[in-house]
Amino acid sequence: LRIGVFDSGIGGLTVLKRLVETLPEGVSFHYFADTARVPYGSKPVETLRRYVREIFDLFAHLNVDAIVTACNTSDSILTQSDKAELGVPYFSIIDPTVRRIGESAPGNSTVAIIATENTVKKSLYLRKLFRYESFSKIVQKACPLFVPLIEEGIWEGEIVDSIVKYYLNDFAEIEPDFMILGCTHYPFIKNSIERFLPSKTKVVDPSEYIVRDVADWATILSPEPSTVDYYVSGNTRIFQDILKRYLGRFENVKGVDLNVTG
Ligand code: DGN
Repeated sequence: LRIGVFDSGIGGLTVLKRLVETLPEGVSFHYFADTARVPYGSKPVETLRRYVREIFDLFAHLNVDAIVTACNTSDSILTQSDKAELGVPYFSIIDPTVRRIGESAPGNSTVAIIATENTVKKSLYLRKLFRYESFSKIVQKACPLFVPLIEEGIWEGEIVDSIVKYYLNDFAEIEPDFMILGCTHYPFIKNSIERFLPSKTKVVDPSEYIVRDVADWATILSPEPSTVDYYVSGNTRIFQDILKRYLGRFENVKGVDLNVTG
């Protein structure tokens, strides 16, 4: 079984890590990080659709059996037909998160969503959650400084805390029951985020829910250990350093130029 996982950068590693831990062995993962073109957060939607179609071409070339979107921004800007044209199952990160929270939240719950500018603009979390009757208030906020910081390898300390405080100040009064980390990069700074939230707020990491969907779908026959191949559009050495630090392993990383592979 071959599964393609992609993100604009290192954020999707939070999904990949859980996938590797949760799925049984025998999967060949192909992780693509568009580090040459990160961030996706505030680029024009048509530019991003072109980028993502190039990533899908790479995955077609790699013969994957399914595509896992480890990027909320891409999930937000793709059209239904972009997804339908793929010819292999497409796993959304937003839909399973909405479903699980929508079905389990008690009435009168309040939700805060933090995400990139494009994800907030498309408002899929907010609009889809409001279809459930459980929510009395849903607010969202774009936090564009988080992704560059995290890509830079700065995941804790004073700078992180002061930027987190800058963005989360607004939420102090709302005291949300749920805080959705609507960008796969954000779990890297979850400790800092939790420090600035009231203790009653449950921090939701959507990687948990997308991974359950993939695990329900995947029936694995091979007893071989899973493997991961990494492809990056940017600097391979920087990416390798991040892998060592985040996953504790050294991995083989290939540089790819999407314009050529497509
Ligand atoms: N990690 C991505 C997301 O979940 O939206 C996008 C980050 C970015 O490129 N701004």
